[in-house]
Amino acid sequence: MATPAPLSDLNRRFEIPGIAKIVDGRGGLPCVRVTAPRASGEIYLHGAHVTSWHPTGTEEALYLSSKSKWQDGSAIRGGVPICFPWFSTRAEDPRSPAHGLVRTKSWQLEGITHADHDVTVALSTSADTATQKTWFGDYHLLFCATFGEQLRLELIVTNHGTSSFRFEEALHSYFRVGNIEAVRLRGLNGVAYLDKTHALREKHQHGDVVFSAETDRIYRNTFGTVEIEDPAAHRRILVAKEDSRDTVIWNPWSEKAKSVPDVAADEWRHFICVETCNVGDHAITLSPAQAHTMTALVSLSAV
Ligand code: TA6
Repeated sequence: MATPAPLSDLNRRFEIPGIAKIVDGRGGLPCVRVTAPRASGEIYLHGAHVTSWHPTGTEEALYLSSKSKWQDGSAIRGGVPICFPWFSTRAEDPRSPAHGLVRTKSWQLEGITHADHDVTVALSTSADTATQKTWFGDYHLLFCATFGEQLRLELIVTNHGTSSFRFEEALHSYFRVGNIEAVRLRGLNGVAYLDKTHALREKHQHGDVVFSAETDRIYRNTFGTVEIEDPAAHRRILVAKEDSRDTVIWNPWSEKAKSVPDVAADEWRHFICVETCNVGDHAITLSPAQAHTMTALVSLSAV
């Protein structure tokens, strides 16, 4: 694994004074802190993990666990974990790490740009001898997070190898809510989903999604915006997307949350995962030199 560059070197190359700076984040992990006039945010080099975003004058939009681990080899709990090249448990080898290989790796900072009041942070990671012991694909990932009145997240996967590969991908975003029991999700009415709490049985959504128990669902062929209506926080979070065919919705509820050691007691009430993804038979195949981009676009509005 490449040794991470010292913060002073990174700042010499990438800092935009008053707008974006690389700082020692939690657990001493390097983090880009964005404080632009129209929005603030944070992205860790560890996992290219966005942990904070909110337009100026609004409350934080992302949930971050107070019990998250902040260390090499562990995934940050909350924010936006990136899942690649598989989602959830790997079908061919359940002992492989859940959600793939890149959420626990240190990514390389490629650039920070400031244009039209928005700040874009670009990070990359590639296959190496360690990843190729588990998965053969010779991939290159570029992740661009744009912090502005909208949060734009773009994952670009390129095949740098000489043979095709097939992958799943997810932007496993955890949104902060005032009270999950009052949340309603709009935009999935009539959509078929696979219910992970019911042996992946296929079901159909009737009306809004509401929450009263563990919810773990893969909504199939979703192309429109999902609205998270959160009356307790007096706001709506809107999640739009491009080149993603699935939306995963997850909240562990009270019992399951007890088995997730890095979620503190009662914090399950304060997040909902609405995940932009391509999973299962919507996995993407890339021939050598081909690339695929999946985008999530998040915005807020008052209720
Ligand atoms: O996206 C939903 C899910 O796959 C759930 O099944 C649940 O296990 C969750 O992700 C969290 O996974 P993690 O590996 O981060 O504990």
